[in-house]
Amino acid sequence: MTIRIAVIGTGVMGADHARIVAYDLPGAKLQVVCDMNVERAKSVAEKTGAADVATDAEAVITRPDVDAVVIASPDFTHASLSLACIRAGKPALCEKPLSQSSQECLEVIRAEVAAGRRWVQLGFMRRYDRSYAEMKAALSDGTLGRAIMMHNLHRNVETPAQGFTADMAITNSAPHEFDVARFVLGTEYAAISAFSPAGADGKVGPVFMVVETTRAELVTIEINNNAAYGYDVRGELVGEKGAISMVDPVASRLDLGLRSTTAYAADWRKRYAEAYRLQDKAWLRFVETGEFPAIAASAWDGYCSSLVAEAGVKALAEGRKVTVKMVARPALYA
Ligand code: ISE
Repeated sequence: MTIRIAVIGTGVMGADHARIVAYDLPGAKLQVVCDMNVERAKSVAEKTGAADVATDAEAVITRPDVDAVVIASPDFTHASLSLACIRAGKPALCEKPLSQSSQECLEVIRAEVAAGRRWVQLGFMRRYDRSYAEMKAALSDGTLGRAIMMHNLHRNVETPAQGFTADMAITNSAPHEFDVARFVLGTEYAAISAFSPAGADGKVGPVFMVVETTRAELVTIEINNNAAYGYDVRGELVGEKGAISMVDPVASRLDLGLRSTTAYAADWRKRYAEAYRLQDKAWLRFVETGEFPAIAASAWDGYCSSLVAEAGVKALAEGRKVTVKMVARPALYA
């Protein structure tokens, strides 16, 4: 049976998910693209061959010709649209973050617990990137010995969206590291400290965080959304026997004029193209079978990421270490 998919939001990520659904997801049909900006939705529909265009997200979710929903609208809509999908019995792939409010994340969790099943997969696609998979394997198979630290660096060319604030470095960009470090280490967070040097000429500046885990490992995270030179994500996992670090997946090196150069991606879509494809493919399988993918992120993971982000914003504002206090993990997410 062909799965008819609606994509809500046709900005950078919505357009990219629409492309994946239309051209790289056998068994799926791009049924409708939805955006309040109807002209932008029409433009994406023309490029992807979407069967329909709409502007009312809640109405799209309940349409009888929509089997599943990709939520790629602005962050503040993610939790409410996820709740609408749960009410409608429509599996959702919700772009990160689930919400910038941990309380809103708990509302989604309560709805899934009440429904007795998971409906929402979170768009933490880095879990599908080979570098983190190899780090996780090197830890779980004993090669590294006990984990000690994980260092992360996440640089954008420039702030990715209009109205991007300094706090969003923590609540919008850093959730990738908050989630993937939990995924690789298999641990939870206990406390966070955050620091910020001045940004260049009034731009949103970098944020540097030190997160302590419940096993006393340290996770360092640098976010710089105005790095200028390229989209650059790095990671290194340090164990008691050795270390494993990410190699930037450049496809070629140009040797010319006494120079040898490689290129950075302009943004995350190219750097993580394969991870997005694998994530979306796993989600389609979830829609078809009802079996939640083994390595995918759930609403619980969305809550954990948002909770430490909230603590990070507080730590930066107050200039002190802030503890992370999680609620008990429901059995649904064991
Ligand atoms: C953006 O929303 C993403 O998810 C990208 O993967 C990340 O690199 C960027 O910093 C975020 O703003």
